[in-house]
Amino acid sequence: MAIVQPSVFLKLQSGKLTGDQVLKSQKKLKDLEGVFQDEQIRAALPQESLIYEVQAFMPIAEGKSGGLFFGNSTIYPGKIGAEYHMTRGHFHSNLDTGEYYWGVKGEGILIMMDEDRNVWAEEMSEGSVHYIPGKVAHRVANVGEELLVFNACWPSDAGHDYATIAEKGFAARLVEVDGEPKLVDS
Ligand code: PAN
Ligand code: ZN
Repeated sequence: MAIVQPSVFLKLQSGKLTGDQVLKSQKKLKDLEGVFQDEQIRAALPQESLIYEVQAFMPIAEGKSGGLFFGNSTIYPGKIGAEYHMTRGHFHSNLDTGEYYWGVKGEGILIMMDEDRNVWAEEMSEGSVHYIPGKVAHRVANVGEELLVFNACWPSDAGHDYATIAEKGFAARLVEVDGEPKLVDS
């Protein structure tokens, strides 16, 4: 019986995944139309600017139940007007599925919203652990001057519903007020 090497490694310092099966995607400013409050500013900034990247290890087909996916997200620092760089955010299509996020480096804020549009947020930093319950939309903003890196683990049948957030947004936005992040009604 052979003892083999794992096919994927997690670099603990950087949170990055390595291995042939790791998928990568990038979101540039041009991919984030309508995500930020000030669409005019977003449209006027250099469209090739990288805002965030995601790596994912998806060892079974997406949509199949019973499996788990593992990911890494890196959000570059910066703001669009007063609003921090952030992920699009989503509900899971299979609404009841939860997710874990954990902070690897940098300073972030995880913004969550339930189906009644109640919004709350948690500070993210190295080693912080965040349980995102089912039926809760989630997005992360980088509120620091450095890269924000976090890892995630979610069920293989979760799926991503981006349309609901694209249509209705979150009920609150994270903006800088007097140099501090503030969650304000949108
Ligand atoms: C994460 C997110 C990742 C990027 O892996 O997909 O941080 O955010 P958006 O998907 O909202 O662009 C996750 O929550 N997976 O379920
Ligand atoms: Zn998710």
